Amino acid sequence: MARLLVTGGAGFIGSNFVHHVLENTDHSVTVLDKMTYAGNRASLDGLDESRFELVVGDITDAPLVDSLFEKHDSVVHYAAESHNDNSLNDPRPFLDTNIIGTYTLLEAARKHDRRLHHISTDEVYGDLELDDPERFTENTPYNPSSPYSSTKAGSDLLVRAWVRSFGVQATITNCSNNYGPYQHVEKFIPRQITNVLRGERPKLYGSGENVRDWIHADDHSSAVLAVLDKGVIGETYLIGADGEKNNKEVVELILTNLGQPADAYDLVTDRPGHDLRYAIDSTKLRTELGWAPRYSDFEAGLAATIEWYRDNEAWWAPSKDATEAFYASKGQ
Ligand code: NAD
Ligand code: TDX
Repeated sequence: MARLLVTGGAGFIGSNFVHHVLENTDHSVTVLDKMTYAGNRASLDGLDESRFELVVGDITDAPLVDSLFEKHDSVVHYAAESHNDNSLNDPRPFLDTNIIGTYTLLEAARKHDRRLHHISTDEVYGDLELDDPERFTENTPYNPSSPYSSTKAGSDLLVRAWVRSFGVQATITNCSNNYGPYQHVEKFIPRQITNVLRGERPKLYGSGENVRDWIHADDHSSAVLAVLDKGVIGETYLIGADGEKNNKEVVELILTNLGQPADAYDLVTDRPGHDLRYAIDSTKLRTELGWAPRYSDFEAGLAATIEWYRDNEAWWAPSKDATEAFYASKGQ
């Protein structure tokens, strides 16, 4: 049994991880979360209070971070500004949280000699051509495109430097696009599901041909636990579930599932610098740590996610109007 500190645990992937840990291990969990627009207490409802605590605070607050590291065995670092479109609108919070926040955690890990696992993204590798047979591996050079992905790349490099220069016990995972319950309605899949549920049309950027490599958030969680358990200090592991789909295909599946014509969507203004395709080769994680995803059927996982949004309107409705007002101001 370990005492885990989970930063960003009130966000989408962090809250899925907290549920996964409490259901599948005997670890206890403290969440450190600033509760930005992306944090939601309701995502942590129903947890076993004897093994779970929420601390509201900022990962750039060094004295707070220091006191929490002292009381925990390992730290899993999810906290971030995570949305590309927001980073194109106002990059500053991305530098503060993703760069200075990660630096603050690394300094605390160094001081208290604690295990740190850093959560990152495949976007640090830039993008691939649609017809490129290659996928990203742990050896692909970094080439980020957006303010968001460049701050995630910077945070990864800080982690590597603190391992090498100061002997910090850290690992890194870079995961592909996640879907599942508790994802903010600003993101692609929840935005389109909730649009259709509200009688609005899905909005596809540009031609809709951009490809993302989808993985269920619960599979991301099991992979992170595998790395915490068996990962080699200083190593990077890519997480993916062979889920490549173009955006148009995903929207067509959502529309069909909800009883609408498959072409009842709008093409809208493209995202500036829009990455074309992401694709992950997760051979290292599968062969060295014996991990495998549970959700191998994307269509079934998507259907369960649609069901979750249909059943949990009270969770997403408070964010929907402000999110759509932001997109409308960008012609999206
Ligand atoms: P999210 O935006 O849903 O959640 C982020 C959480 O971090 C929120 O609860 C927010 O309140 C908290 N937070 C933000 N700034 C903070 C600060 N300064 N101090 C403390 N807490 C703060 O993000 P997500 O989609 O769950 O992503 C989580 C992590 O996973 C991020 O590091 C992201 O880069 C990475 N990731 C995401 C995806 C994806 O598909 N969403 C894929 C790969 C990697
Ligand atoms: O309304 C939309 N229409 C649309 O076509 C939105 C919101 C998005 N898109 C497109 C852009 C992308 O090609 O859908 C794709 C997915 O978009 P996002 O959900 O914004 O995700 P992405 O930019 O791919 O980044 C996500 O995966 C990697 C997460 O937000 C990041 O945090 C993670 O690092």
